[in-house]
This record gives sequence, structure tokens and C-alpha cells, in this order.
Amino acid sequence: MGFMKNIKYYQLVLLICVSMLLVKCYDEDTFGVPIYQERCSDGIQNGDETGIDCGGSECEPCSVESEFAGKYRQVDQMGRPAVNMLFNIDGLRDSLNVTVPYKMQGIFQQTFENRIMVLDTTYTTNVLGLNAEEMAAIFSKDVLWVAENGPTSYYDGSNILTGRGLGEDVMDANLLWIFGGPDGNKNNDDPLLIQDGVPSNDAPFLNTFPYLAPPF
Ligand SMILES: [Ca+2]
Ligand SMILES: [Ca+2]
Repeated sequence: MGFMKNIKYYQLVLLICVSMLLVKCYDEDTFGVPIYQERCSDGIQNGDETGIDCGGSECEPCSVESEFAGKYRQVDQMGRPAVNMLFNIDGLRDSLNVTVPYKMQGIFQQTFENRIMVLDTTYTTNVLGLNAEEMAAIFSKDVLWVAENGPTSYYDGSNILTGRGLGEDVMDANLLWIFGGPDGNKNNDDPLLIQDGVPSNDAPFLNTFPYLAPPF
């Protein structure tokens, strides 16, 4: 009887040890990675995701389908120059193109903010005094502001986003705001990140409608 009791005792101890081992293995399987990151790639809609592995508070926004309730379908969006290329991530560029502007900030604010911090990991504020959240708030709504009064300028040092003159170097303005830092001279070295080296158009603008330069 004593022998049998000992066997049962050892079986119990073994069972407890195996259980502890399994618990330990489970913890180590996460490798210290927060659970939500696995949730955003587990192939099912869980947590507060609004689609499979997207949306909610932790995952990337879900792709947006084109809203189509009439004669015209939105397939592209171009407000300010290069917004989709500079501030958005590869997988969501088609989504931004089909998102109506009033919904853009709600969907893309966090993605744009993250992107700014990836482009310049030491970003604080720029020459406009905007932090990453404030920059993202402006650019995630991809529309071109136009001032009702005063000069029309994308950025001339004093007039900021009051429109866009055709001859303005808008790409350099964008680069300056992302990489220039509070004084506008951060990353002003090799590689030079605050200018693209293309200061003007290679063909003259037209004096009549549509005023754009010929493509070649
Ligand atoms: Ca999921
Ligand atoms: Ca340029």
C-alpha cells in the first residue's frame, strides 16, 4: 500500500511539474512581445479590431473600400503634394486614395504620426512649431487649404499653407517640415534631407488655362 501511495505521490508531483513547465513555456513563447502584436496578425477579428487584424486601438487601420452610391467613384486623392507618399505607409496608400476627406483624419492620424517618427526618430517640432501629432492632424486631411485673403503660398517663410503657387518648391517645403527640426537646419548635412535638389520645373508654365507646364 505504501508503495502504491508513493507512486501516486510521485505521479502528482510529476503532473504539477509538467503543468508548471507548460505555463512557463507559454510565457516564453511570447518572447516579451506584447500580446496585441500577435493579435494584429493572428488571422481572426478579435480584441477591438474592426476587421481581421486591423483597426481598433492597437492594429493598423483597416483598408477602406471606395464609397460608391452614385455616378462617380473616388479613385484618387491629391490635395497637398506628396502627402500619400511621404506620410502614409505602403499598404494603406490605395485606401487613402478612396477615402473621402472628412473621414481621413480619423483613419490616418495615427499612421501619419507614426510615420513622421519613423522618418526622423528624433523629431520634436519643426520650423512651423508643430509636433508630430499636430503635423499629422494637418496632413492626414489631404486637402489643399486656400486663404480667402492674402498671398497664395504653400510656404514662403511667412505665409504658410495659404494655397499653392505653381512655381513653388513644395517638395522642399515638405522635406523641411519633416527633417529640418525646430530651426530648419537639422539634417542639413550628408545626406542632405531637407532639399531634393530639384529647385524648379524643367518646362515653363503656360500663361493660359490650364497653366500647367507640358509634361515633356
Ligand atoms: Ca486579430
Ligand atoms: Ca525641390
